[in-house]
Amino acid sequence: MIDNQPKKTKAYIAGVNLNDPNFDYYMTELANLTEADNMEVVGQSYQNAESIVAGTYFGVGKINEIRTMAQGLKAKVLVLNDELTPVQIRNLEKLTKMRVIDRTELILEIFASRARTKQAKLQVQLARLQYELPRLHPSENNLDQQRGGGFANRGAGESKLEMNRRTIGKQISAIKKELKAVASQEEIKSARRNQSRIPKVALVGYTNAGKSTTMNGLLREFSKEGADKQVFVKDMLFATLDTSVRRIDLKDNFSFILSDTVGFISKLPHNLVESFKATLQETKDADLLINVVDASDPNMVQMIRTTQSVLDEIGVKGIPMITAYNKADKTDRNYPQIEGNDILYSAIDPKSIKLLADLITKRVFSNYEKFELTLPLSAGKELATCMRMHKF
Ligand SMILES: Nc1nc2c(ncn2[C@@H]2O[C@H](COP(=O)(O)OP(=O)(O)OP(=O)(O)O)[C@@H](O)[C@H]2O)c(=O)[nH]1
Ligand SMILES: [Mg+2]
Repeated sequence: MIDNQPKKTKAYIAGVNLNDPNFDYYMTELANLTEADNMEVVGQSYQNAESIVAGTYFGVGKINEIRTMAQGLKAKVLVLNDELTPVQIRNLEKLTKMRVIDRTELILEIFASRARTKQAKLQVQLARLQYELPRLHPSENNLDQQRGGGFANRGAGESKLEMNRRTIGKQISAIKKELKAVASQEEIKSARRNQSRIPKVALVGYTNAGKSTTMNGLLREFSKEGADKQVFVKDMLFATLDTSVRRIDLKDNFSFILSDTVGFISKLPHNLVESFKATLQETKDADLLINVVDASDPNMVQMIRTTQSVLDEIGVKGIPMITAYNKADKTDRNYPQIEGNDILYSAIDPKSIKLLADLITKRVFSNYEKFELTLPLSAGKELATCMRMHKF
């Protein structure tokens, strides 16, 4: 058989375990992230320690071991489980002779490769520049070569560094300005939706759990233009980087606004969360959250915890939540079924989607009352108000 696949860069992954009970899980995530960034994980190791070594992250013995192992496996990149200081990265690159990528840079690279819309591109670019700014070094005299730029440029002048810093500072301001303009357009749309008083339901959860598939399922069953309004679905981390907002029309004139947004992962870089504020706004404004969980994943419990901690970080508090255990078709359990505030379902199964809609209806419209209103022809103003309250 002929293998036409381009050869992937070989990566060695490693981390320091400060007695963290979730350490193994973080390393599993790191391996998945590395593969999502188009690299092949060829080996891994870790060091148990009481604290991080300030200058080099690992102790000397561990660094030598990693260099030998990684060289033997022909790894070109060393991927690390934490965000490192610029000094730690530079020292490790010198000592291992490999390109060193920390967890933050890895996530930023994946986001950059996935961004499609103008807003997502700007948000990722902003987070990347903010990450790079404190990492500029006199040895790097070219903005395009900041990372992995080699050591050939050592000795380049301080003034060049200052110039680079200024350039990046200016770029950051310009992007922030552009983002503000995009965000204010979104705010206008969102204000209109808030005014309409149609309840807002937001899909949230770990990346690749099936949020977008759930949205498409609800659109297929409960939207007149379902087929045209489908969102992008793919078996990969961070397929969605934007927020899509759709109207779902259930029976008896019950409607709600459904939003689907970027997925979560542990230790999401702070800068990234910060620059995706506008994208995540819809989640903060929701009346109900649907926390989509991949019930077939052995790490499901940690994934639920991760989602909760990202929600805490973005300041989502006190919003009622349904936990929606998805991909039940990949388990041996009976589905769909509702248990209290939870549902076990499969987003690709129409029966499941209908049951999910029932649960949403119960949670969102429980205090709604049905009544008939007869208005005289002269009550045009009142009629317009009624229409507006029901308009998306
Ligand atoms: N077997 C099975 N696959 C599913 C189900 N729901 C989603 N998937 C698959 O899981 C993968 C991820 O689905 P998405 O809907 O893109 O997941 P997401 O949560 O939107 O992911 P991101 O946008 O990347 O955060 C896709 O390959 C889907 O086809 C399900 O109920 N059963
Ligand atoms: Mg998605």
